[in-house]
Amino acid sequence: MQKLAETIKAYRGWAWSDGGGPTPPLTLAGDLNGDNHVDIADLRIAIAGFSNLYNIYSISEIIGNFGK
Ligand SMILES: [Ca+2]
Repeated sequence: MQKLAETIKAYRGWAWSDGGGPTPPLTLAGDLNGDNHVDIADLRIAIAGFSNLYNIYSISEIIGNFGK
C-alpha cells in the first residue's frame, strides 16, 4: 500500500512538472469567469445565463465555493 502511495505521488509530481506553470490542474467549481475566485461576479454570470448556459447546479456550486 505504501508503495502505491509513493507511485501516485511520483506520478503527480511528473504531471505537475509537465504542466509547466503554477496554474492548478483543476479549475475551481463555480468559477465561471476563470479568475480562480468564486464571488458575486460568477453568480451574476450564472444568473445571466440561467436556463441557457447554466442551471441550478451551477448556482449550487457557486454558493458552495463562494468566497474561495
Ligand atoms: Ca470567478
